[in-house]
Amino acid sequence: MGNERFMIGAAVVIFGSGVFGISPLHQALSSFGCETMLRQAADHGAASREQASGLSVTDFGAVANDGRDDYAAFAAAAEAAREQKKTLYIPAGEFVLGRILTLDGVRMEGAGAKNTVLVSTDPQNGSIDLTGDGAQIRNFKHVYLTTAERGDGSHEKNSITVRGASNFTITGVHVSGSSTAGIMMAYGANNGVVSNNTVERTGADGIHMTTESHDITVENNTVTGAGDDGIAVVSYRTSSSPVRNITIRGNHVGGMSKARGISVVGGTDVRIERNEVRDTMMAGLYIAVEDSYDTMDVNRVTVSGNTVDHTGIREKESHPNVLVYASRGTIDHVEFSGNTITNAAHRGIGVWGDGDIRRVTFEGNTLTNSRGANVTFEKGEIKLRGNKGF
Ligand SMILES: [Ca+2]
Repeated sequence: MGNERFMIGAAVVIFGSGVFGISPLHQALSSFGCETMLRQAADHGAASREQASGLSVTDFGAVANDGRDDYAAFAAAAEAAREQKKTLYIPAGEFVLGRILTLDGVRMEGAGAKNTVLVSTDPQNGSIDLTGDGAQIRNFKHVYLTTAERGDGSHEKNSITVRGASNFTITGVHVSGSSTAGIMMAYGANNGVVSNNTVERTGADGIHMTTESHDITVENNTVTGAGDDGIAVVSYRTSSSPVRNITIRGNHVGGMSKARGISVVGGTDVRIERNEVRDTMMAGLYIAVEDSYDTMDVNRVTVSGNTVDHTGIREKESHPNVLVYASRGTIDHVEFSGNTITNAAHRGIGVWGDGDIRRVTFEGNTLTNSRGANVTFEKGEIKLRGNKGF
């Protein structure tokens, strides 16, 4: 999309900056009856005006493909974009960021994830941080030159960190490698959309929502080879409220990710719909309260229309494809409907743990080809309706 935008923009420059200007051009084209060309010129004009109203990092001294640090130029451009309320564009090419780049309510857009590459050179301080209201990032790739050990899990070495931002958008971004998480949303991040991104080879979770974040949609992303969970909702008891009102929909998760595929470890009002989870080391879908991490309770989670295929691979845990687990606290109102759960490495579905597990409903799910037990219900008020293979 970004590439198209820039190509259109380039075309408009030719039309708009020619000796005729738009009006004589219009007259000339009209005399030839070229209505289609006129319409295209009008469309191009709109795109041109949009981009002309923005700023480019190159106007602030960023230089593509020269191997030299562009952080100062990006920081100055982001500050100008914030003050002038303009979109910040990054052309095609490779740019180098030696420090954490903060976008305070700024919209920053590349020329496509295959064309615009941001390279972070400090493995401990390479995050792109979103703060304030209305920040957006689109259509670029972010890589780390080298990564560090996950260690303390600090956010400074995520690929992208949403620090309490409101009304944010992350779309068309390719995260390739990070010391900790790929896309981290924390400190009350809210009213955000994370869509159509590719996240691979992260040190910690691929996409993670925690510390009071709420009202977020995570949709149509691909997460592979995560160093921990693919997509995770985690609420700690040290927070004042749980992570809540989260939709996780239409994502592809797996590629030998090291822990769970999609997890809710403390959280309220979470919808997990139409995702495909394949080839994860621990459970493909994991709904839990964990004493070891001191997490909050789970309440009102719906899990519908997902495919979970060949997960729980690692022998140590031998997780089922789908696991509901409480080592303390309470899990209540969890509903699984219309899911396809297949090719389990060790077992199909499990509900267990020392905590208080209440209403868990399974309706219209299909379970096939489990190694080991199809279902293991040790706890909970389990309701079963119209499932196959249980
Ligand atoms: Ca440069």
